[in-house]
Amino acid sequence: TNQVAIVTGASRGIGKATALLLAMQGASVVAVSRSTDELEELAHKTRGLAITADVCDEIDVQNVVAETLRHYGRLDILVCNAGVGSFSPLEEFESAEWDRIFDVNVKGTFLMCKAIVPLFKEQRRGHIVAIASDVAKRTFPNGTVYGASKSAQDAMLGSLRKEVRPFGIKVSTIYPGLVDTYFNDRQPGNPELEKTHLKPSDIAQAVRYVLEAPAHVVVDELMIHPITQEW
Ligand code: NJP
Repeated sequence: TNQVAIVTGASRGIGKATALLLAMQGASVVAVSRSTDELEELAHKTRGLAITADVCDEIDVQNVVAETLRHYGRLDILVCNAGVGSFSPLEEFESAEWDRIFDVNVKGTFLMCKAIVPLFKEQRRGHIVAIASDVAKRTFPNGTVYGASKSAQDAMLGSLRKEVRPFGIKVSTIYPGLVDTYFNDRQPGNPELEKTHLKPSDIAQAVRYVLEAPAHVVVDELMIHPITQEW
């Protein structure tokens, strides 16, 4: 298709896999994150656009939308994927770490949606796909701050879904379990994780699935996790 998609957090992990898959499906992909070199390399592969931006910065975010429209003249899809996390007992968290995690996961999602929803409402069309987390639906030790941020993101998207549905706008939330990425400063590719973790491309396929739903169908929520993972 000739659809234009913004993918945040596209420099690596789930966002990168999603950008590559959507480009392969024929979309024009705008890759967004803070790492210019990685984005340029990706944009070369996807023949798309790379825009360096911090999703916590409202000016950066507005620039992403403006640049996309200047370059392609349209915008159809937002994949809200940029996210961070770290895991410790509650009392060991610095309050600055709370701020960092909430800034990216909650405010970043808020700012991206805020910048795009007016356009989607005006064109009475558009699809927001957010990468939330299965921990938004459960709890686990050391996950207090990350879980709180992902639950906040989830609650925001649930309300937004109801606000924009009358305008024909779709909001799909994907809840992954463990995925083998760079998340939490890890290095992906350890063969031992093959049985316990999904691959970024598994989540990219889930994004493709929700985007390919016919016009009269919306996938509100999609939970996806490794078969070995209890939830
Ligand atoms: O992580 P990683 P994932 N502004 O670290 C970007 C959720 N999730 O792919 O800015 C803009 O490989 C960062 O780019 P850069 C998770 O909560 C994961 O696993 O260049 N971009 C990079 O491209 C998150 O929402 C698991 O550093 C910012 C990307 O985000 C999503 O999946 C399980 C940014 C992170 O890539 C993708 O994470 C689950 C900012 N301020 C949910 N800060 C899992 N991996 O197990 C970061 O349930 N980025």
